Amino acid sequence: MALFSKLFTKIRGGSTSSSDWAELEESLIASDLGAKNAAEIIEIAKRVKGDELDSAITTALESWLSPNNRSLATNIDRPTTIMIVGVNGTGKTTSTAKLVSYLKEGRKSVLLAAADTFRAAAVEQLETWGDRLGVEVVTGPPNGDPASVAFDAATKAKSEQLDYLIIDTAGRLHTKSGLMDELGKVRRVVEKTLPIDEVLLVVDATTGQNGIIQAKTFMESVAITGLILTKMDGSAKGGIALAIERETGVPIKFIGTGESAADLEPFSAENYLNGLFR
Ligand SMILES: Nc1nc2c(ncn2[C@@H]2O[C@H](COP(=O)(O)OP(=O)(O)OP(=O)(O)O)[C@@H](O)[C@H]2O)c(=O)[nH]1
Ligand SMILES: [Mg+2]
Repeated sequence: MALFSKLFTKIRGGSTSSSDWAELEESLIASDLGAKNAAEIIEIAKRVKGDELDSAITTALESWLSPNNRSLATNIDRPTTIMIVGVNGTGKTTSTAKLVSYLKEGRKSVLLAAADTFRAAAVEQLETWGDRLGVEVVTGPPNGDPASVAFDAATKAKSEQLDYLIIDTAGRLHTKSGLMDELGKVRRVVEKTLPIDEVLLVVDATTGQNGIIQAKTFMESVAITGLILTKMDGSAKGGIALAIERETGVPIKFIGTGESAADLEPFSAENYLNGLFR
């Protein structure tokens, strides 16, 4: 993911021809940095000379990343409630399981809500994770109301004074307004008993710039508090993290790096930026 190492090697090598610049810009675009951002970096690289280039680019990149808190919300006096949302197949259910694993490592008690009631297989998938990780999963009748499952789970989490409730929702196309409205309903119903602390949007890093469009559309329907960027293991294109934060202002809280429950890392802006230059 050493996005900028090629750029620096080339520039330090001395004369940079216009085809070199074009090639560098293309490689930035190919990393999913986005055309506008790539052009800005090239503009900086052309303008700033010598040893100051590193810090000029770092300053720009830092300003593109979200200034918002990246840590997961935590309450001490009531369960912390997390809703997991996103388009189909981005890794919501797997990320839910990963979060359970992460929280259990910190000795937290967790309850899951299978609010993807449309597919029996979706409920089974979450139940399998629940068995494996030793956490209870609240389910409802097939094709039942997702909001009612989420509400039942919130009631249980509250009465049992658990630390976290994670609500796994069905995948939905960001272009389907009816389904998007349903997320708002789940939220409103849960909030009759417990405030929602986090709405985490799961974005598949391999979908590139489309992930930004997804994020913007979801933001119109529900207040997204953070992103989980999945499948980073399958993508050498690290630029998407910068692009999506710059476009949305929403902080990436975790990255997914594989299919098992342990493959989740809190996103560190510092490590990420270092990785781009290494
Ligand atoms: N390589 C890799 N695969 C992942 C990652 N996260 C999820 N997956 C895989 O992506 C596929 C879809 O994951 P799910 O968790 O079922 O996705 P989902 O968003 O819940 O899907 P729907 O509920 O159908 O919308 C599965 O095969 C997962 O194993 C990741 O970080 N890396
Ligand atoms: Mg799912």
